[in-house]
Amino acid sequence: MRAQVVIIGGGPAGLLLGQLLHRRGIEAVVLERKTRDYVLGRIRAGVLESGLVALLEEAGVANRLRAEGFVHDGTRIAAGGEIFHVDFKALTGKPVIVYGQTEMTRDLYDARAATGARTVFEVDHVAIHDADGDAPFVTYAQSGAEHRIDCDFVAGCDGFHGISRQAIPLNLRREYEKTYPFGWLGVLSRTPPVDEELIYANSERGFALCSMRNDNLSRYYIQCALSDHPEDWTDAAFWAELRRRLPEEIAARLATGPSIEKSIAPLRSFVTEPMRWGRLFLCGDAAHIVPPTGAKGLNLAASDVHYLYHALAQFYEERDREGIERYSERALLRVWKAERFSWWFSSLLHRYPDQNPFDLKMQQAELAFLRDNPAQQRAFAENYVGLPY
Ligand code: RFL
Ligand code: PHB
Repeated sequence: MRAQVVIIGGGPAGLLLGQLLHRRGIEAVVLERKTRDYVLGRIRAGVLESGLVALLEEAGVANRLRAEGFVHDGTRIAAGGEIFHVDFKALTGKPVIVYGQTEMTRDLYDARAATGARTVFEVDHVAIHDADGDAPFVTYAQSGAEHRIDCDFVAGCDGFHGISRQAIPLNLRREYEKTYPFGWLGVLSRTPPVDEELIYANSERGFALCSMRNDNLSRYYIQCALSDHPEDWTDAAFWAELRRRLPEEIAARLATGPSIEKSIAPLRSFVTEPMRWGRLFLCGDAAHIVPPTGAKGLNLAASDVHYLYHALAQFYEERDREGIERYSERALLRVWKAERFSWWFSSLLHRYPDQNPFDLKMQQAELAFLRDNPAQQRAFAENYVGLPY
């Protein structure tokens, strides 16, 4: 079998790339390790930058998002019993859109099915061959049978635990990593959100975040120990802990109910360089991870897709390799800025086990500076709504 592009991974990065390429007449096969239902069962991101929304428009999959997504013109930050507002719209002219990654992925799968483009689920033993030559190919197994796809390019969109990154020889690849000494315990509940905006909270008991999916679906997170398991946390214990970490007036109006999903995610900062090796391109979590505090993971996957999509269109339509040659450099420039923001915002809001009284004072001073200084608020807002592509 032959395809112009083989996309490994049917998560948001792979599906968005596939849809954009299809609209330009470039045909891609998507190989996904899991089933569609499994992919759609993962509760993840909720905040979309306008750059990602524009890409979804271009891909022709933004109708439901336009109808059901929530426009957020700002966010709230709580610390020391107080709460302040950062007005994205006033500071940058741009909002963010709250719309679940799950819904976005569903829209992409539906659109892909409608085009008749090929998606192969439940693949195993995916391997990339000859990516540094002119004739790469990908092999995989499905239901016990071996398959081979010859192609022009391979897009590694298979997330942090995928195989694509490992295909780049170790002596050509450099990895940068920071792990954090805590995780996030997340709960999804069929309750109305506690506020119209997201609330990021720094409290002496640790970080908390109030987010949402719609009028009757809320998403909350609290910082927890890495050794905790979701089963250790009853719903009652979760709600009680969340309340303690929020300013009183917010805690008083928190609506609680049974959790419909509860999970723990570790926090990590990670980047691999370069993001291209010959005809193999890494996109999204396959190349980099950010702690979720700045809501940047999915949005960074989208900016990678933007650069790669334009590079491939330039190659097929103009026979110009410039976009391909510069893909890694362009993507990484934006990746590192988002890494910096996510690391900084995480350090502003969490309790670290080794924090001494001086470190705590620094955190408080930094929060006060953000609350009181318009230039700092603007820098924060520009990063949060998304730096330009
Ligand atoms: P994904 O979503 O991991 O998809 C990769 C896909 O590849 C498949 N796969 C393979 N397929 C074939 N062969 C193999 N060998 C394969 N190995 C893996 C997998 O099954 C999967 O379907 O990566 P992608 O597409 O790069 O998308 C990245 C985003 O999912 C991720 O960055 C975000 O979810 C991160 N994130 C957030 N990002 C935001 O922009 N805003 C947020 O508000 C936000 N909140 C979050 C988050 C991530 C979280 N967790 C669970 C880590 C909140 C949380 C709690
Ligand atoms: C979410 O709604 O899941 C969410 C929102 C903002 C973040 C992280 C996660 O920073």
